[in-house]
Amino acid sequence: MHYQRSKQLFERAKQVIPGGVNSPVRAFKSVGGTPLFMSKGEGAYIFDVDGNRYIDYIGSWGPFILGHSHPRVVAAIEHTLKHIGTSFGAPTELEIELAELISRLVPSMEMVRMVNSGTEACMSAIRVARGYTGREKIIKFEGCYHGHGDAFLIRAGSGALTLGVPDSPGVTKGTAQDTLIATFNDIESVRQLVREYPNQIAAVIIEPIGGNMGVVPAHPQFLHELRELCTQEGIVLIFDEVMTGFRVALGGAQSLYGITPDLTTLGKIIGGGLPVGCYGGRRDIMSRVAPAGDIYQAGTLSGNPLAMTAGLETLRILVEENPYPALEEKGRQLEEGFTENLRKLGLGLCLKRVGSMMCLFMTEQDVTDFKSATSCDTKKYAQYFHAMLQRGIYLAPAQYEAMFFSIMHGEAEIAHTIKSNYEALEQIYTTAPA
Ligand code: KE4
Repeated sequence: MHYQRSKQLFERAKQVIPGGVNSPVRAFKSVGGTPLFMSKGEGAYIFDVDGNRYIDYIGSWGPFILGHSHPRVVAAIEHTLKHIGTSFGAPTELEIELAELISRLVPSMEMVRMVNSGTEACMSAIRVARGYTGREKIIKFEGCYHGHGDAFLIRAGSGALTLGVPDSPGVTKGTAQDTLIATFNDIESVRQLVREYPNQIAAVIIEPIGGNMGVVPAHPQFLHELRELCTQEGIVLIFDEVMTGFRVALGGAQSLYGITPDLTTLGKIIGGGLPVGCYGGRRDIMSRVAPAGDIYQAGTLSGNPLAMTAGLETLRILVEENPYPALEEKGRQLEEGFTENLRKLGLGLCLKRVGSMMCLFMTEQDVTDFKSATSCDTKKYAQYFHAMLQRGIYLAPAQYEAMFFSIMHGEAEIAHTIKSNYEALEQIYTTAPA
């Protein structure tokens, strides 16, 4: 494989775009090499500008559970483009339809407000929780990522962790002092903060299944105790399901755990590949959002018809086709194949999967939180990433992310991935360095 055109485009991009990319995790910083510029997506595959084809395990970081360019989604977008329009800055029926569908599928979301990204959804949910409770502190968990809002760039995961800036410059002390950090899967670390800051904590925000320090599911007991603690303390419990919403189940992670959060944030899949986020939850809380209430939040393109269409069609297909059993079977095959490879190679690496999100950690520790996640050998991950890329498998260019697969990843793609995984691990773990 050669990457000439990507190399040229990257040099040109760096002249005018910081780091040559519009989101840091794309820059291959932690795996080395030139970020690949893509030319097309089709089903389970993406093609770079040099004509190389890859089985795609990023899927735009989650949205493409149906694969790239699903014909029904493309046709629906084309129809809206031709017969309705892209944006009015005025309400349309499409926004009601998507809000109603989300509320039906995620019953805890009695009311929903559309925004344009997961970051906006999380920022807004925190503001609403603070306005509703009159309190100022929030609790987040080390290694969880809720977008790039100032309140969240404290011990954050995903790209912030990958680039080693979990606490970004530019976040003021005033902001940082209101964000308290707890340990994922450790209820005592939360209780400790609640004792230290009585009646001052507005919200706890958590990814019920961490996807930004690799894939790290919350222990059910931990999550249930967190729910009880928030209820008894009058703290708003926010599930950040931007990644897990409609990914791990039609009702999201909250339906798997049987826990009702007070607010939920969504993104990715609900936009079907176009920019959409939303937040929503208890009617008594959401009724405080302007213009119904006094807590302000707004957005020029929020609820625009094009993005609503892509999200609506995607969710409608998920409801009609219920792909989750098939995705679970694909995941089981991948997980079993990887596990068998590790056994054959005598490697005890940690592998975590929930539904169609999975992570192979380059560590033999059981990964249950940020500390154990950061025991990974990221240099080994970089070698693994490139060894898989050479074999036509496009993984996240960072250890602290998830592999996502779609309904379009069939037997052939799964078999090739398992075979490539064996060869790549053999190459980097058993072949003596030259
Ligand atoms: P966006 O603002 O990037 O749409 O969503 C932020 C966000 C919020 N909450 C969770 C749980 C998320 O995973 C994300 C974004 N996920 C990353 C991938 N780990 C986006 C990729 C990127 O930053 O380019």
